Amino acid sequence: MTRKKVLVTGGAGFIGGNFVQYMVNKYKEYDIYNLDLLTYAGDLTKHRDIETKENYHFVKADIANRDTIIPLFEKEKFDYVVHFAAESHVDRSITDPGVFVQTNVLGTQVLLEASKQVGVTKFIHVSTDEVYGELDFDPTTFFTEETSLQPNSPYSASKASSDLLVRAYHETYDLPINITRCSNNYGPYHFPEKLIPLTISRVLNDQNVPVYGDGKNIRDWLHVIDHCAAIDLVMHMGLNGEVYNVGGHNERTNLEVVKAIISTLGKSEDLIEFVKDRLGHDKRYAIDPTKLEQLGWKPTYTFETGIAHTIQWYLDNKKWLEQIISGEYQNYFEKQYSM
Ligand code: NAD
Ligand code: TDX
Repeated sequence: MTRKKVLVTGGAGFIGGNFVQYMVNKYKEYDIYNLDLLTYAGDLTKHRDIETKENYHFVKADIANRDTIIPLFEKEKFDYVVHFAAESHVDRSITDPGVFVQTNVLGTQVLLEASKQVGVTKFIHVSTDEVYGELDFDPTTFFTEETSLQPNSPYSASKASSDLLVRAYHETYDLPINITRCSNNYGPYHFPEKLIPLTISRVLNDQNVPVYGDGKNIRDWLHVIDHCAAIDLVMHMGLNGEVYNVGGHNERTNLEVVKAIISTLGKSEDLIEFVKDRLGHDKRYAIDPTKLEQLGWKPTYTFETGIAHTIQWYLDNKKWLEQIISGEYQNYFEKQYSM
């Protein structure tokens, strides 16, 4: 049997990095190619355990650079593309939207064109629930795959644009595709600009935790390993052309999340500092994952087991965290929270 070649874009980041490790360890018969530009969010130290494995390969490249991407696809003839690479932080998209269009929209189109030219078996586009916009606080309402796209931030608008391009390549050129739309992830190697790792990092150092607005906005949290398993399932079993929502029914207000972390670490709630609200702050996200469950997916973590596992991981990996929050990160944090 010939070995399958799987291109994972953004495999030096948080979710892509966890997915690369999951795939390298699970599928010895696949060659996993991690393609990443190594922006501020990319870091290869997380792959020390797998970097010498024969089925792991790394390529440093910009997905938006046609002149490197097209020849790479012509040379390697990838079977699968699992596309994570993106600018991923909503706050950064509010201060600097241009790079979100460049990477998330143009970069996706370049990958689609390359995939069409070599005829990949399937293109899996990793998207987000944020493309659906926001829900109100009625707990009986959920995003389904039929919910219309009404993105509110430059980040979610760029992701929705890329979703539409993926759809168009399927409709126009018959490119085999799936789109997954997952709720908020958390877990190992989450970059500490996002709420959960930022809170863990700040609380560990007895620093105040910035909570936007009144802290009542709701997110639906999923452990990253459950997201990886969902993508694996969609890659192998997803029906061509279909969209799958991913979420585990773990809605929490931001304040509940922050208080849970403070309590687990045995610190005082006095660390909570209410700060100016995010512009256009979406009220609530909540996923209906029925379609994916019918394909055979079930999450393994509840929010309680997942957050305990994640906090322990950060306690065990303080060196990784320290390396990430030194240098440029400090400038980002000061700029972001002085506004
Ligand atoms: P991340 O910011 O941690 O990682 C992004 C990775 O992409 C980094 O390694 C970065 O170096 C790389 N990258 C950025 N620009 C690139 C370019 N031009 N060329 C090549 N590589 C580039 O992001 P994440 O949180 O792991 O998110 C991964 C994907 O999952 C994104 O597409 C995001 O929209 C989606 N998603 C994220 C969440 C979440 O909660 N984090 C939820 C649902 C969907
Ligand atoms: O310092 C903070 N204080 C705060 O109150 C930060 C960073 C966030 N928040 C709030 C804003 C959100 O309501 O916490 C919530 C979560 O914020 P983020 O961690 O920035 O995530 P979110 O904006 O919900 O987007 C995430 O989930 C969907 C990812 O970053 C996206 O890539 C993904 O698509």
